[in-house]
Amino acid sequence: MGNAISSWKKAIEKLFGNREMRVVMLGLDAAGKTTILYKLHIGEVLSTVPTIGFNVEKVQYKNVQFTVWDVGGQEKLRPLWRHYFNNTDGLIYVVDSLDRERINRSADEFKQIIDDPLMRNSAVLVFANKQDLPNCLSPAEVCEGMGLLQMKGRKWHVQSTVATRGEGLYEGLDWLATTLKSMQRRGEHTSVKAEGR
Ligand SMILES: Nc1nc2c(ncn2[C@@H]2O[C@H](COP(=O)(O)OP(=O)(O)OP(=O)(O)O)[C@@H](O)[C@H]2O)c(=O)[nH]1
Ligand SMILES: [Mg+2]
Repeated sequence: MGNAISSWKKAIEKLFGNREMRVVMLGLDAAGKTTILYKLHIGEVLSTVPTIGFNVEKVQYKNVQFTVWDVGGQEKLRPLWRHYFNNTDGLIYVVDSLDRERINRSADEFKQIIDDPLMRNSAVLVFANKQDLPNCLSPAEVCEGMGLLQMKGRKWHVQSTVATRGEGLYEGLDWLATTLKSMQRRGEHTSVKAEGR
């Protein structure tokens, strides 16, 4: 009986599409990740301190429940990023569009993430953040700087954002939800499970 109920529940969820997706949010220190997480989670901008370790929150958007992991981006913390890759459906990579000096550094870190075997199926959403600041890189320049046009066989999207005002964040989630749902409907895998876990 329990089994029948659980398969019925699964069938209903499949039909009406309430799904859970695991998302990891990365990017260099001070890009705006924690600001984004709390703006999405509670609708407010909290004053942030650099993240040592991670924050994790659930964000419900339309009929998708995203579990969003926000991992500290300081240089000494970046080797830890890969410990968050297992079973990840979506990557949100946050770029500080004003930080022209570190766009190449950011692109190198990004490349290492998307080349990791555990991340090969994940949809990739890049937030070109801090678009409110004069003289920042445009979303097209961020796209070029991150080498997105050379990235073959991946689902990716660049979204212009101002995290402190919440601008662009839900547009980005909308793309992620639609893309992941359509990949899953076609029977494509959106995540990779590490062996032995
Ligand atoms: N002007 C402007 N400032 C922003 C924006 N988003 C974030 N900030 C500011 O950037 C600073 C760093 O933001 P955080 O969210 O702490 O950055 P983080 O990516 O979590 O940094 P780490 O935890 O060190 O990896 C804070 O002072 C934010 O208020 C934005 O869109 N525009
Ligand atoms: Mg942070």
